Amino acid sequence: MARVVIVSNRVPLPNERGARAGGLAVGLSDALKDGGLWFGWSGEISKTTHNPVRKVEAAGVTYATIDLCQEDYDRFYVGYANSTLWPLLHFRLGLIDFKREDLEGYFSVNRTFAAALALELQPDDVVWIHDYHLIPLGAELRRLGVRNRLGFFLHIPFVPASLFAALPQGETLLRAFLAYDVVGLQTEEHRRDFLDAVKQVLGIEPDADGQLVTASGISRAIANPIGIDARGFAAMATKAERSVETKRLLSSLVGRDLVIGVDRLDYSKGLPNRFTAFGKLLQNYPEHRQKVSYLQVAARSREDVSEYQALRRELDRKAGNINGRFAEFDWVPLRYMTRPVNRNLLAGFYRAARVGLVTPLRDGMNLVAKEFIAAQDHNDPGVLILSRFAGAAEDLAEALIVNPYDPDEITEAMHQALIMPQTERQDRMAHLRARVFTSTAEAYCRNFLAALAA
Ligand code: ADQ
Repeated sequence: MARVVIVSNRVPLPNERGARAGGLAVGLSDALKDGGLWFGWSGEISKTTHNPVRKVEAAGVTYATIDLCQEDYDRFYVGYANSTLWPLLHFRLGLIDFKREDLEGYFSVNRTFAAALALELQPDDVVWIHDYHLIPLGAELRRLGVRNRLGFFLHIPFVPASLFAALPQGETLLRAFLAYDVVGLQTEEHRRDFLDAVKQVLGIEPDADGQLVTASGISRAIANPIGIDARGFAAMATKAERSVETKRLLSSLVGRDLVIGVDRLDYSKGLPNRFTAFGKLLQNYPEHRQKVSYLQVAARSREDVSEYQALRRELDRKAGNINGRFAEFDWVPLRYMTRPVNRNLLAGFYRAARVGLVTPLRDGMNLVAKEFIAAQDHNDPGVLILSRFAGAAEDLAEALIVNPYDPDEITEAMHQALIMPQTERQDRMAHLRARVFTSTAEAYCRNFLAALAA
């Protein structure tokens, strides 16, 4: 069997599993269950520009990482990837801060990665590259003569061609996708928008299977939604329910309902509107005062990007306003923490919650929605409130689907969730669980690698 090589911007090193391990580490571990190579940035910033590849082995997997120098970090990571591509592909043209030197830095890091990775590759390796940081990596590998099967998966949304047109030199970036044998997107909508952009910007018409035929080869675009290890997460939640921490959380609630939100602190996650909606719930439905506590875990993220600093200040202010206005001496309505919480504990907290709030303005998929579902007790489940603009909504119609731009709609959904009878909660959750336990991380890896081998 061919060796699988995974490439991602950040490599989740074996010693980081636990507190840090996010969706990618867990989602992709199935692809490497028979061993393989995981290549990418170490997360370290070095003082020199020539950085060697460092390797560690664990459970049959070689982790090969490379540091970035400060200038590469600023231009490639903070600059082009997170201040141009991230806002663009989340439909936020107004937040784009494009600089030509960042674009150059982005291509230059991709060239450096390609040169280092090419030396590690064996002829039969199947190479699977992840996310918006590394779009040109495949084309750079081809330029170095690499003939291996190359696949790419975009974890974030794609935008309609009219929005993509705003990207300076977008044509070059779009053409880079054509170096891959397979381009995976999270949903049918993203796949349609991607193919449409290729047609409008590059003038290449896809065939009925989404195949793009060019002089250099054939690329196929597929929709392949990422999932979670639902059984593993459910087991974790059942165990965590009995943990000291979950018991502490429950005793602090003194019988009140728990509403939970768990996100990276990112402007795509729709947190300000969510806070506004909670304030409106307490204002418009006084019967919920003293009866609910909302716990928002928003792990700090990308703090070198100014938009993220501004968001943090905004949320600090909003949280203070809500608590200042509604708190009683024995009740704090909103508990807001910006430290990451270990996955084990999160699983227990989801299970303890009556309502899960997942209201991003845009999201490629959103794994928190799936984790919340997997963690529920099917006899007495909570209710998921889900943004229609999360990729997850394509498949999770039995959640309470909301428009995240309308705080009043989120308020109404919260009220509905809090008064929903147990039978309706069970019914909705049974449908949602069926989906999350079928469309798993394992299925995601299997489908993508099968498409890539075809
Ligand atoms: P993210 O934007 O990071 O991922 P998401 O899929 O919700 O979004 O979360 C990733 C993981 O991080 C989840 O496993 C979650 O439990 C964990 N996490 C989130 N907030 C946390 C917190 N505050 N503390 C601890 N852990 C936390 C990107 C795309 C998504 C896409 C994923 C995977 O933006 O749309 O679903 O990749 O493809």
